[in-house]
Amino acid sequence: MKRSPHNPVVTRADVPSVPPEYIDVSSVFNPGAIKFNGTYYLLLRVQSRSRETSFIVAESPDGIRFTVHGRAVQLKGMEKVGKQVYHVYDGRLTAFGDTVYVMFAMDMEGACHLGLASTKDFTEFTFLGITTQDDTRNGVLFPEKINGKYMRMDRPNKSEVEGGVRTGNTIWLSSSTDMIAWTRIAPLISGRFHFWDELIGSGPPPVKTRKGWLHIYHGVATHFGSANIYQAGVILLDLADPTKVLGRCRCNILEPREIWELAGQVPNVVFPSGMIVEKYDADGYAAPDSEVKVYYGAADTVVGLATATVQELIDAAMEGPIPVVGL
Ligand code: BMA
Repeated sequence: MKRSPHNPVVTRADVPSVPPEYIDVSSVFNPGAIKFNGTYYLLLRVQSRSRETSFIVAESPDGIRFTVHGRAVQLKGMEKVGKQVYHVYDGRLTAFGDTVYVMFAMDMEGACHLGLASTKDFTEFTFLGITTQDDTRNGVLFPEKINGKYMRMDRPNKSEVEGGVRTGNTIWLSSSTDMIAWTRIAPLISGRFHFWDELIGSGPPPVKTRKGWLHIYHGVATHFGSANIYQAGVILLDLADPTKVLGRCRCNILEPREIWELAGQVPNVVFPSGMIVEKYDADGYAAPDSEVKVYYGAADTVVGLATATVQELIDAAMEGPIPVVGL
């Protein structure tokens, strides 16, 4: 992917001070992104110096120059949870008609869950419920029902890595009739040990193309002594049956290279979380020559923007597997 010359497109300096908690914030990263009623919206993950985490909305007429709202998002109805929620973060945005749904991570006692919220105007957000039973992160909704059901990719947190963070190496496909209760259908892809994507998780929600569901994910190389390296990659899933993986990139499509990707709160991280396709055809498929804007958290500190065309991403997904050597 190509980086925008305007990078990083959102930094802590863009977040207005809102007393008492949002004064001189520490970081802003991993945004959900959507173009809705002609406006580009980011749902930013903002961390204060108390390391509290909230969503704050940013908006833009061109997807490059963003104005950050001077207030944190209140998720109405969160009190219904009845248990402490430490952090909400990494919101992924999907529109159904006039409603935008946010699938996001909720750090709670002993586990991370996926919460669901909705908005129609990016001012009022309603919390709809917890959508997982087990420890899970990186949930993304498909933008339409398949065979009458809502579909989601999610990533159960299982394997314990050094340092105790529960993470995962398999992305699953799940279905639901109400977006709250989900059933896992099948594993889609798993980490490729020894290579760039040993641990994996979904990035932005998938995009419908004539060749299949185009989906960007993140992969973590864990075999480097000093730090894990977070990168971006791409897969293509069958339109009618997304359990069929049609292609998976061999090389990453974006990796930490700029100084603001290499250094920050968590070094060596590009974490794609928002994807906006500029052009769809009359039947609702992403146009092959359309620009795709991918928003990503860099070093868990700022927001980056990288672009490609739909066709370039499909080509990357179809470049063939990592060959087996020595057998
Ligand atoms: C992942 C998630 C992301 C974060 C990334 C890099 O496991 O927690 O929110 O950006 O690690 O620290």
